[in-house]
Amino acid sequence: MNDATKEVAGDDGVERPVIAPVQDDLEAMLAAASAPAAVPGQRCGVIAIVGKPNVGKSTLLNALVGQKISITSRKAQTTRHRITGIRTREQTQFIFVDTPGFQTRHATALNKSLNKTVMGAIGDVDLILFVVEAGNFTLADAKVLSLFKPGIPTLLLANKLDMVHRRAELAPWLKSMQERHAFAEFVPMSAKNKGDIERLFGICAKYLPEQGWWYAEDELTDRSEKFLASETVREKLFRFTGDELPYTSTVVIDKFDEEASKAHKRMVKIAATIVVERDNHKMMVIGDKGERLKRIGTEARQELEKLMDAKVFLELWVKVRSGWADDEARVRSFGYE
Ligand SMILES: Nc1nc2c(ncn2[C@@H]2O[C@H](COP(=O)(O)OP(=O)(O)OP(=O)(O)O)[C@@H](O)[C@H]2O)c(=O)[nH]1
Ligand SMILES: [Mg+2]
Repeated sequence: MNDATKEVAGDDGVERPVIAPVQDDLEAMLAAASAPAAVPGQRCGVIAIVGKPNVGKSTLLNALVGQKISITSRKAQTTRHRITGIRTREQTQFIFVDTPGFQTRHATALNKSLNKTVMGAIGDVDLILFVVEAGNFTLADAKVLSLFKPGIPTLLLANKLDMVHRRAELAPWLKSMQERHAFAEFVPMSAKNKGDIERLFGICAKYLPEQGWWYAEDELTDRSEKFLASETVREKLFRFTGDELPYTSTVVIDKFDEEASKAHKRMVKIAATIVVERDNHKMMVIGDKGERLKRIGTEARQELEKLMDAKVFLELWVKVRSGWADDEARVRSFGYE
């Protein structure tokens, strides 16, 4: 019998347990008030998605959320911010955090800011998904692995399994990974495979604490439409330009106004500036007779109209700011941490 119960005899002489008043001291009441409310049966927790550039972190986040909220591309350094994606399924709310690929090559102000974002995201989470390419482990992966502090369960998520043609080689590779780190589990999978994503939910759920949800059931992200607009333009910029440009360009939203309209349920007017480092990059973005810039604008607008369920007017400008990615103050003024 614990301290809170004692036995007393009723009229009939039979002893019954009596529950003593709980929380009769201030300490206990304060502790209860500051702890997250436990809602019976509900689970909720934060899961960080971390790895070197281009391993498929954002593709994974979008598949888990069920909607594209984080831009992806075949070029590295696509994600530049911490992006929260939320998915509530049955009794469990999964709060996924997509992070920039950890940069190990050049120590520019931009790369330092990206790595700061990664470090900030892995500190206080319930679970880490360490994403690598299945069958592959390089120095850049090892650098990321060395950032993890003990105590947070970490899953080795071996992504792009569809690219591994010699499956027999995977077993010895997994064994070598087992020797590198005390991973809680190994998950070979493909972010592009629906069945694998489904299975991943089941694997992650058990690591999340029993507590009430932090977000409404239908919320998908903590990011604003304005942020999603700048990211969508940046994605199209990546898609339609050469390999050199992504590292040295960014997008700034100058105007984001929702206006009343008789013809449309919602109407949003957006003006954005694509910032590049050199004059020849500006030419690259604008293209022959402005064709490329027009295409970037059209594709971004169409995607934003779907995402925001609104009529969108999008005006794009291109500006040269040489050395911005090396200039800490400018990197910050462009919205990086
Ligand atoms: N074949 C295959 N390709 C994948 C898979 N997952 C992602 N990709 C591709 O890998 C490339 C990089 O994907 P992203 O999701 O942008 O990668 P990331 O890790 O977020 O990249 P950064 O934000 O730059 O660090 C894209 O071309 C994706 O389509 C997968 O499971 N299989
Ligand atoms: Mg990404």
